[in-house]
Amino acid sequence: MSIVRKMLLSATAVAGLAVVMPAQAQFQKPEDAVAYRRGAFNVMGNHFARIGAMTSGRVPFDAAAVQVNADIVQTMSRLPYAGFIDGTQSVGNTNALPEVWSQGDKFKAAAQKMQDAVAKLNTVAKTGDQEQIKAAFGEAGQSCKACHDDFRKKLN
Ligand code: ASC
Repeated sequence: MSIVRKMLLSATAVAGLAVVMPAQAQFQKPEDAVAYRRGAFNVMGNHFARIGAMTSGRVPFDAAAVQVNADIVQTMSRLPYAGFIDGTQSVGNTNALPEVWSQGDKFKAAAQKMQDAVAKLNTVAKTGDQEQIKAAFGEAGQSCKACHDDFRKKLN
């Protein structure tokens, strides 16, 4: 077999493997999945709060800064759910309630609602309209809270 053909075959095998690999294979151990989702939520929350500081008037409104942060929030909103895999319930340092797994469809719907709300915030951010941004920020915040109410341990 030619070297080129061998290389092509092995590249195909690796690509095929990546497609069929379960999500678990992306994490070496369950704790890594917990750290991953917490990290994603943490970064998302940080940038969401930067927008909140402006919509609430704690720091001066800066349309360009809102845009940068809303874009990061939308990107981050896609990530955490890859970490909510089987075998990571009650693992390590998690605040996730068992309902994430026992009411999976409801959890997915709440995640989708949040992702839609932050997508809208990102769209509205591009207009630079302070009132619209404030309203979209409020809706997005409600979608965060709704999921916390049902699926996150109550934090003091
Ligand atoms: C934030 C943040 C959240 C949401 C939530 C809104 O700034 O980190 O998780 O807003 O508190 O209710």
